[in-house]
Amino acid sequence: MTTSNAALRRWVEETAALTKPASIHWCDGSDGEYRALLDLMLGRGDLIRLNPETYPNCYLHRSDPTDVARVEHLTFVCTPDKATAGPNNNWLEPGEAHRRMDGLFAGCMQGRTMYVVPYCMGPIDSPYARCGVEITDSAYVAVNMRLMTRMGRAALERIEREGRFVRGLHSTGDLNPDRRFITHFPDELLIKSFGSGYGGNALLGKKCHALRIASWQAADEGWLAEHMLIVELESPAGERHYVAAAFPSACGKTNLAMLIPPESLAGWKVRTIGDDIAWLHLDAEGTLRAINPESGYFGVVPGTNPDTNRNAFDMIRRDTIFTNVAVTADNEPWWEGKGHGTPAIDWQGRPYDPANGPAAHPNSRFTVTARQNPSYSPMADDPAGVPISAIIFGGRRRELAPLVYQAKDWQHGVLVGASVASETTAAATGKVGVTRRDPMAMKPFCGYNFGDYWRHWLSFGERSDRLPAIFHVNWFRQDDQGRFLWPGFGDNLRVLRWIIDRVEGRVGARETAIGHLPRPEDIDLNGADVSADALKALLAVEPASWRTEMESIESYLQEYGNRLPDVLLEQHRAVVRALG
Ligand code: OXD
Ligand code: MN
Repeated sequence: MTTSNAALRRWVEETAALTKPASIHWCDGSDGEYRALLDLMLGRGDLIRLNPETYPNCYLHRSDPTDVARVEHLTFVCTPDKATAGPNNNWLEPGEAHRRMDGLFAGCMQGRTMYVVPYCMGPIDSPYARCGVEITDSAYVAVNMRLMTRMGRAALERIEREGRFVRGLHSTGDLNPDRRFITHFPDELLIKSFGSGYGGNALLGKKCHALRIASWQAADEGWLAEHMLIVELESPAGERHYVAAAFPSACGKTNLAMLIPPESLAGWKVRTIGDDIAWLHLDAEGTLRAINPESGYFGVVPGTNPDTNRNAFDMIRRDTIFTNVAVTADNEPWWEGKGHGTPAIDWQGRPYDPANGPAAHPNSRFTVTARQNPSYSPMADDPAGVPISAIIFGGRRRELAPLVYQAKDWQHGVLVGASVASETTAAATGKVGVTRRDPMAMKPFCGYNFGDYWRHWLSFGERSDRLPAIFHVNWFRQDDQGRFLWPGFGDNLRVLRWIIDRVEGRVGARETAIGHLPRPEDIDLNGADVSADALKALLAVEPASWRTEMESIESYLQEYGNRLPDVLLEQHRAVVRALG
């Protein structure tokens, strides 16, 4: 296979000349190709077949133990001017970055196959979708890209029709953490990633393209590329709403996108459009519409069980690639929080010994096509996307942030998004449980200066008077003993109901300095295990703590200097004034 697109042909030739692969394979995305790649990896021991009776067509991949998460400190945005990348990104001068990366790539594919992987982010016939090509020497990446994106012939045909695509060059190299770099060249629509085979570092369609490069394109072209799930909610009366929610990695986006209503809310239907990324465009009427650029899930496995996420639990019973889970004596995948079974072999392939830590890596993952999700919405394939009624921001915070509040308007909502803070998780290397600012849950993913990004968000307020309402939620509040105050999971629908009622103007609210909150009686607790005291604590706004929080937000925002839009400071001052 080759292509009529001269730029792509040239890039493949140049890359082959640099990296010197033994052979070149153009991926067509067929079932036969997928099976052949799996067989190849099975033969080499890169994949282990799991129990074919109970987990048919499921495989385990063990990554290098030093390569188990995104590496934010080794991820760079390479713009000619450092200020364009902003304080939110690591920066390298593009010439220097190319030299460093090309030095690493020189000869790195000797003896290996170079896979050319054309893919489309978004429904193949959507005007909002964008294509890319990843060149990689990893068969694991190629099969994951098949599950995660619309990969193969149809994407290549679209590239040949349109002529434009994002280029992503990837090699696992020797997996030496000292020679691991994930670099982005937004001006050139180019990604170069070396030395990691893991998730967001290596499946370049996901974080590198659909967030870092796409956020840059979106700023240029007037749309938004966001770290958001998209969920469809249908009331018992048949009213439908679509909600987009931005939470940091490993804070429950997949669970919310696949929520199963509690028994007391029978009659509600919840369906998934996407669990990680949303591309948002204003249509001709000024409605904000969203597509999910992905077609599969790369989800965190630990904690997945029939009570937390039955849809995901069922979805990963077949045709799934597991990465870094443990296995039981009868060769089933096992993870902490699975609810049954016992581990025999840990994620590193050693006999399980609790002294070595968790059996499954805390950031172990499943890769699976979205089609297998029992709650999959056919609207995920609609080229026009879905109209968004509400945008939700949220973080993982033991204290302070109430269960839910609504921003006063779009501008205030942008401040609420810019102020998101969350405790770090195992999705990235580094310390877990440290609270950090993670504006719009995009700290690791915004491809340019946050100051300019917030200005771009604010510009939507001038372009439409039909924008979604903006909310903030926190499912993770704890009491003094460290117990969660809110049950979460299916019960989160109680909060989503309030959000929809607000959007529809059906329910009032308590006006506070930080925004509009539900009155306790506005949250339907019928059948929920939440005491009146817990609800009171969940809906409290403590002025003294909020004054401290606002000080911390201000010093964070000031890091963006003259790039910081004045409007955000005005919004900030208004909240401080209202706190008294
Ligand atoms: C992810 C992440 O994999 O955010 O989605 O880390
Ligand atoms: Mn994510």
